[in-house]
Amino acid sequence: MQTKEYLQALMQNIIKKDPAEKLFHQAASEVLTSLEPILEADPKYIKYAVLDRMVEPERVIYFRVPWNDDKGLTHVNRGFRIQFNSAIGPFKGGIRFHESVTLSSLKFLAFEQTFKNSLTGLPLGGAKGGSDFDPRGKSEGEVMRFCQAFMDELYRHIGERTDVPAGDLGVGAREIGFMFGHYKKITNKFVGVFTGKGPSFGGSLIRPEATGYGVVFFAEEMLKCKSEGIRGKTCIISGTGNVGIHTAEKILQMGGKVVGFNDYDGAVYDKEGLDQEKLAFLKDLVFVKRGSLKEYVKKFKSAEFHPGKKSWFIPCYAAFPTACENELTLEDAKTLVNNGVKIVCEGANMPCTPEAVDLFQSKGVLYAPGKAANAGGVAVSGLEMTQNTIRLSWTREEVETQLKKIMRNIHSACVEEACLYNKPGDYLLGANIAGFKKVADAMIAQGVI
Ligand code: 2IT
Repeated sequence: MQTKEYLQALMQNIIKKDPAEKLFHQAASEVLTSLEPILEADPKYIKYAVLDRMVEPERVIYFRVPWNDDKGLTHVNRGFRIQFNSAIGPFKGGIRFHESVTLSSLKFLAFEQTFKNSLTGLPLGGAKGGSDFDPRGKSEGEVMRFCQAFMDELYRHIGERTDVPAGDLGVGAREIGFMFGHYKKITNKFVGVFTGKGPSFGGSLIRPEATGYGVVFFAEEMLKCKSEGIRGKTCIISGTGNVGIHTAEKILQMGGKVVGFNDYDGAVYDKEGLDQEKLAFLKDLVFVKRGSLKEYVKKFKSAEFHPGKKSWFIPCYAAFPTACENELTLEDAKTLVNNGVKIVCEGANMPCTPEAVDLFQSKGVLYAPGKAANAGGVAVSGLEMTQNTIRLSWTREEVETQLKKIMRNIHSACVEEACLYNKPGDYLLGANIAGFKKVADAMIAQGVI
């Protein structure tokens, strides 16, 4: 069978088996399409049915999470852990608490995570987990009891050598603390079974900043290839979560100008750009007060608020989507291109729709997929695991230096693979092939398991 036909048949089979899993189809289709050249070049991958195996999770855990609210009323949510691939290391990936969480969304994220973790060069398999529980509007006590109920089941499936969860949307240091504490209580073990822990109980310095910082390091590497840099460039960000804020912080540190960002309520257009005072206000607003960006424009008169809008209408040189999947559509991409965007670097997982990506690539906009550009978060999680194993804590400088090195290596791997397959500048193809190769070769070496 020809490679193209093989890939088409595989994709059709995925759709036939789980017709409702649209997000997983989208992620799988993007990867399968770009792997065609490597499958053509080396017949062993089809011979050993590597891709047929790779699109099936090794294990899916699906459980009931009952918990009581502050009034004593009982609620039930769904809990999941998708252990997708452990060929190159223990399962690793975040936990997401958001009302949109389904089996399909977590399968897509765990699949992506497998390639991302491979790109880091660290021994990390791919996984993702979560719940349709929405922490917004819940009291601290409710969030804690939910985390404990979630852990009452998940604890038996994870371990520092088996599966090491971390945070994702709706899961930050507070939730990791509650889950780690409950795991410790149930198992009577103090081990590095989570990453993203508080620094006083084994968390790595720079882990909260790592994804955002890594995104900017990656963008800088891309621009370097064009003899350019972030310095002096106008940037916009979507999402003001952990990734968005730390992306803004690093852009600022590297001399760039952040003129736009948005949250659920709308977009801020601040032509004068962020400075240290505004960033400090933003961090307090988002991380401490959990407030709306409307407060930002009340305080800083240089800024306009655009209710219900995302940042994409704001003219910029560089755009950083850091919120969630499919947040940047073809229409948004057209607006960005018309406004002269030169680089789009994904801080979230799969934030650009396939049509948006096609447009960027066809118009010569530098485009980096999340699995390469946002791998800094899980990379520092890998470094946290190492620190836990050797029972030492590294300084901020040490961790940031290693993060920068890892992002440079990921960038080089993408560039090299894209060149090897005659698609220079195609970071999507480069990332998929580089990520695939390491996992696929490990699977073949380990036999049919
Ligand atoms: O999407 C991601 O890479 C994460 N949520 C981080 C995963 C991790 O294990 O640090």
